[in-house]
Amino acid sequence: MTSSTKSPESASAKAGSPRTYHNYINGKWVKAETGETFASYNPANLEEIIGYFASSTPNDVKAAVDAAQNALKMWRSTPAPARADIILKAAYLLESRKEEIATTMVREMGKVLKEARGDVQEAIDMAKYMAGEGRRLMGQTVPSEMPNKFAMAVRQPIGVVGLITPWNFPVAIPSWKIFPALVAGNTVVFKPATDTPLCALMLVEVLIEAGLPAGVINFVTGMGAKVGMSIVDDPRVKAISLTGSTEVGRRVAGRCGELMKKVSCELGGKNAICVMPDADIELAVEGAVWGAFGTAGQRCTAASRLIVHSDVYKKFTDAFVARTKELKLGFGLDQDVTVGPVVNKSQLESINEYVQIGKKEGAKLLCGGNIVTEGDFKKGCFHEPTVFGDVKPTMRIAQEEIFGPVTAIIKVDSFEEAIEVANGTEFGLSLSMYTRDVHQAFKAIEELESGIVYINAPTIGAEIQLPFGGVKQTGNGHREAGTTAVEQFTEWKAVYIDYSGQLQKAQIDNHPTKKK
Ligand code: UN1
Repeated sequence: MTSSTKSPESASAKAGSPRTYHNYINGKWVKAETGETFASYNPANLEEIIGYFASSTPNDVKAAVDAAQNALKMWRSTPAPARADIILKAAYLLESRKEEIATTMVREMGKVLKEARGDVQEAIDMAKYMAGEGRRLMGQTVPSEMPNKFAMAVRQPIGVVGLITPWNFPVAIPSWKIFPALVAGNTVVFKPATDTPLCALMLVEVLIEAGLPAGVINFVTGMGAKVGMSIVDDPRVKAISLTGSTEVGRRVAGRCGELMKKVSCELGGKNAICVMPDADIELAVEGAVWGAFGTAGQRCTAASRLIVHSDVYKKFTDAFVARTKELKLGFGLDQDVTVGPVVNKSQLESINEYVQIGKKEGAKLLCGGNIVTEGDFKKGCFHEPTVFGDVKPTMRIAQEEIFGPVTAIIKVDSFEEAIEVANGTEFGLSLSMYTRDVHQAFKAIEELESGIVYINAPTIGAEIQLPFGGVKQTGNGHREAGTTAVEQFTEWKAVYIDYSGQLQKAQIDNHPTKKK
């Protein structure tokens, strides 16, 4: 790492005190025009400030879009394999900084170290996969209906794209957007979540060190309403890719609709694991614990509903609650900790509000249910892993995304009822079925209404070589990763080359009117 690629320390930073980090615009680290900053905190100990970041204004966004627009011509005319070489270098640099970035991630958003390493690994996988895409970017060639005429469609970059990303996968999710956008020849304005600007900044540093030219990626931090919406509103930004809450998604997609701007939204989920009587119950319990409480339940794919057949309800529930009680809450860098804090105070409160709602609705609290305030825990945002039993499918805790360590067990009496309950929410990201019956497994694959289906595995853990995204209110139909990754970042251009030397009229000359 050369010193020029790293974000410079602010002149005022003293040893040991938190650093101030800047935006990255047109190849330079620059302060927000007002010089104002906001802080990023360690959710395990809110007294620890991770760093100060630029509180950007619409003018800062304008400067970022200016830079992206100016770099566009050069970048889109750089051959795709050369663009991809930079992404491959980024993969190797991410590998060499994996531990450092993962450790920062634990401090900045709370997930435990093993999972933070997985988050960085997902970005490495994506970088390697997208580097190969530089030598594909597949188009189409098809026969023409005319002689001596050639027909094909090629992918073209869209232009400047705005990428707005969440805090729960602070490196992986930006990588799903940034790498395909860049390989396809777009330039980028990147706005990360205010809870995880340092993780995002490290990803930008990696791209700079990998040799990305000035202006190709521009990094602007700050509040969503101001920074995010300024990116959306700028007419030079031709596409927006957002992962976030349904509420923000609706606002952004609505505005993009008015502006006729391409937009892809990856939003909420209310994922479920179904457990049938013939399933390996121990395996299902293990999967459910991981699916419900991995990343403290803060995944779009988290298993926040467990739909269990009445024949095995008691066996499953007893084992699941016992396993949940064994989870160890704490600081994600401590080796034996299995569940970290949630990301911030307002998330903590919103999660606990859902616990109160669940109790009021008449669900049975089987374990957990509290914000933890003993000892050092009170400095952070810790919520006990919480299980509700006897949950009715219509209760709010079974319908709304909680985004925390809370799951709801729902009893059903048949396979058909399990499918109906699983499908009975407005979301459709990830659904899972535990069964050893091959007929039921395939029936579930067919009937579950979600973008991702798992058989005998929990709802979390998607790999980057398949499409990621959901149906219904989970998004607006786009998919990230896999061979679909470049779809949202390319336009199709259909090309016809007539080498017949004469005017050939399609649909007409080859269908001459028959003489009577
Ligand atoms: C998310 O929850 O927003 O499938 C992304 C998974 C991870 C990605 C989750 N690979 O759980």
